[in-house]
Amino acid sequence: GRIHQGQVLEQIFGSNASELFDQVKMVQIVACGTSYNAGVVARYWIEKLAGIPCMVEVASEFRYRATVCMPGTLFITISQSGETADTLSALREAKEQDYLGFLSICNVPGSSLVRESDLSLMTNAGPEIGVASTKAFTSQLVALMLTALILARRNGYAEEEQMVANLQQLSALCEQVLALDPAIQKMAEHFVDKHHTLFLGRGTIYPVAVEGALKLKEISYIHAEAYPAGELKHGPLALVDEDMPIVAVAPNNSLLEKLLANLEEVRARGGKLFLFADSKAQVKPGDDLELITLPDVPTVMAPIIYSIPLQLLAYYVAVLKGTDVDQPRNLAKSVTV
Ligand code: F1P
Repeated sequence: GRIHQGQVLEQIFGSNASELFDQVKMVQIVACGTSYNAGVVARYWIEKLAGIPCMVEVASEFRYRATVCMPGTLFITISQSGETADTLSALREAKEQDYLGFLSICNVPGSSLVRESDLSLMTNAGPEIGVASTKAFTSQLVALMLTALILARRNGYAEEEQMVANLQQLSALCEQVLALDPAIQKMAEHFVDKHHTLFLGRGTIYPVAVEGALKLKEISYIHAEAYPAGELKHGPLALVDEDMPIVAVAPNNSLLEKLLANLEEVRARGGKLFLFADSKAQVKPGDDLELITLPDVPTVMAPIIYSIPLQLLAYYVAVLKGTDVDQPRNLAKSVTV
């Protein structure tokens, strides 16, 4: 429906939402782990759709920086649990400064974060059973997309109808991606005996690659790092050999030029590329390239859709390795100390 009417905004976010959104000139996002990765995607959306500068910081570092609060800055926290100690301390610290307002994007009604924020947008993803955030992440992305759209509209954004139509397609697209499950399960076999993996993405897909790498680390204990695709040649390429699979996430041809060049480098070093792309990627799978083709999606929606196969990949690698997918070693669902 129409997301711009003041009353609707106040029903969803809380009182004063409409007035507050009108005054936003800058956004500061703070979160931890998976929620931080969602924040990095949101930075691209807020800057591109709303034309508003946006900063993102891990909550555990926020308090160690002498952050300068510019007038008109909306402070956004993102947290599945709403109880993460670092995120709560960052919020409390920020409240000492002159921020315009405090919005939490959270999955648990009545949590500390929600109680201590002026406005809240609930993700309503239901309880997360596993420690590693999955549906919470994709729901956070949807909530952040809505927030970016509201900010965009206030700045005269003209494509709201199109964006609403995009969001309406979302569940059908997710179904199509979930149907790729058997192919992803098969791909997972290549990772079981590996100790390191590189993930590559560009633009909004870079933080999605980071999140894919985090999921693999968290539940399968395979060391995984993500780089913006253009950074490969600035160092990590030195690591590539037959024991270092590379996962490239490339909707809409976003990486193709770079990938084709990189592929040569990777091939020369005996490495193998695992590509998640769509019908626009004109590459032929072979011994050194495995391809999973996703449905074509509007570019702006790609972060939400492409997160799903990466979560499935981590899941199947973990299942094949026999690690505990729901309760990984050393991790707690919410880090409250
Ligand atoms: C943040 C987080 C999760 C991660 C793990 C530890 O939690 O880093 O993303 O999966 O559970 O905590 P939250 O603030 O989003 O609840």
